[in-house]
Amino acid sequence: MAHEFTLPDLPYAYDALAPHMSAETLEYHHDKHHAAYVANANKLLAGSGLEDKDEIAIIKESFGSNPGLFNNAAQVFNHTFFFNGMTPGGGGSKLPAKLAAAIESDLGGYDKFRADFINAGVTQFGSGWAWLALKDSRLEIMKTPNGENPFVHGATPIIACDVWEHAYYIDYRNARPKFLEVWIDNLANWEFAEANLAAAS
Ligand code: MN3
Repeated sequence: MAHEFTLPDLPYAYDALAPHMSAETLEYHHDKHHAAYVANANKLLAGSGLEDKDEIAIIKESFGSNPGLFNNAAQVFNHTFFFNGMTPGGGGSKLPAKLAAAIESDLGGYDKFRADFINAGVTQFGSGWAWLALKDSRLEIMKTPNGENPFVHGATPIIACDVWEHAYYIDYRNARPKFLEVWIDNLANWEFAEANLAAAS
């Protein structure tokens, strides 16, 4: 059966992440940007030869060979993952046990992880993503351009922050570092990260 990319509803109300992320940002980001990636991915999947693959296989197999399909398909995944990776009252240093232990052993503890994650997002030149990912059974911080994600680098995503300007420009204008600090201190859904880590381990 042919794969169909879909646009899930946000897992919270549009105003649920305010004041850290406004309803206006989420309306544009989900209803316009994410919706456009879904529509384009479905258009570009038709005739690609990858119609019968699943979402992750389409992403991996189009990487490097079909950039239009790759970027849109990966952005469908990335945005669903990003929106699920935020929650009202999230963020901060109180982590679930498995995630806390892995950050301690693999990344030098929470404070270093926080600083390194923010730095990855700040130093991603142009549009892209900051990731916590699992590779070879160890946590890694990654940054990727445009639609790229950890799957095409042999890693499994654990949580991600979108650093395309459309993710923060309404609320933070050009202040990407401030957006990343607010995101990790107030929005990151560590329970989502814990579940992804458990599933990937
Ligand atoms: Mn985005």
